[in-house]
Amino acid sequence: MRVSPADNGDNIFLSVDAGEQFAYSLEIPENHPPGTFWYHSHAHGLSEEQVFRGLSGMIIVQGLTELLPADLRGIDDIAIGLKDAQVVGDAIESENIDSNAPTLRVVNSAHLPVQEIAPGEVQPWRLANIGADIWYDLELGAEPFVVVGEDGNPVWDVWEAQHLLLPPGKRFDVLVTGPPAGEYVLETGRYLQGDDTYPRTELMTLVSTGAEVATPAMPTSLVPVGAIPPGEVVERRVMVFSDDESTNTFFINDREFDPDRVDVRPRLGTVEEWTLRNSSDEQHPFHIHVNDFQVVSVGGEPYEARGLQDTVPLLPGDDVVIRTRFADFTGRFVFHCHILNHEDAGMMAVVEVVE
Ligand SMILES: [Cu+2]
Repeated sequence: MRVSPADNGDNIFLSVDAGEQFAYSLEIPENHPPGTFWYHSHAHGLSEEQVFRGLSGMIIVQGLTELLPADLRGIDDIAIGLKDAQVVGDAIESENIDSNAPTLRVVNSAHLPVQEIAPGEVQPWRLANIGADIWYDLELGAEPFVVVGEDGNPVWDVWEAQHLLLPPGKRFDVLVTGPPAGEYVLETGRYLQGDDTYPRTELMTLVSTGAEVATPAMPTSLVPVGAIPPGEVVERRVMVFSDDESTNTFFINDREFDPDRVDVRPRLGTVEEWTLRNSSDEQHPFHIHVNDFQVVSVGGEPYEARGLQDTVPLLPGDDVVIRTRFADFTGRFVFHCHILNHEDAGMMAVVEVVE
């Protein structure tokens, strides 16, 4: 979220010891974008295990549907929190986690739930991958998803998608229109991450039933274009994501995470452009806290951003260039691969925004 990383805010350097308690306090600024966010354990070295065992959930900052055309305002939104579990006996596996092993996929902690819709009805769905490691390639065998928000940012260009790729940490706010009466399936397609292969899996049944209702016109934009002008870039940096398979160690710019080291020191209010380079042979979802970014190019091809985002997949060999403004908050926070197994194994770095 776009909140302070200091003190008891979005401060990942804090750790709450076993048996202790701690009160976090997030002050949501007036200009905070409405949308879908999430929370999870960020304990370095333990984040995979703790999220895998359940320590994650969704946060909704309200106001997104108020940005929709008048006849779509005020309709109830539906949270779709995607998690996975490997069940051994009556417990969830927590040691020697193999994200490539057979996995039970759950939606809001239920296996294959049913969602009803009327033909023509429009429902806002909040899709969030709140699992530790695995990816989703979502498809609804019906109308396309109409994307109105990405990573908690209302989009300036609404777009349609038959598939949505959600690496760990990714969120999309979409509008779903009720198809003709019948049963449809929200599923994740087979996905090859480079090291791991996730099979096609059914997630939720959509039952279209009842009297057909008139479908309101879809929006084309929720907010003014918020692209960051290239002329404002004051600093360019390269971040290389690599690994050593023999030791299962992961690096950013050849270094493992060290909470006592500051890797990047941008100045408050300035714009930087980072080239994210994946020199390993598997995919890594890049994620950064506090300030979201605009994707400028992927694999050397210009990218037409439809909004800001905080998570972007890095494919081997395809540089991703992002532009970001370090606005509003000074202090220390992190960027990392959101496959928590990789983060725990070193693929995280410290940013300190200074005056
Ligand atoms: Cu990774």
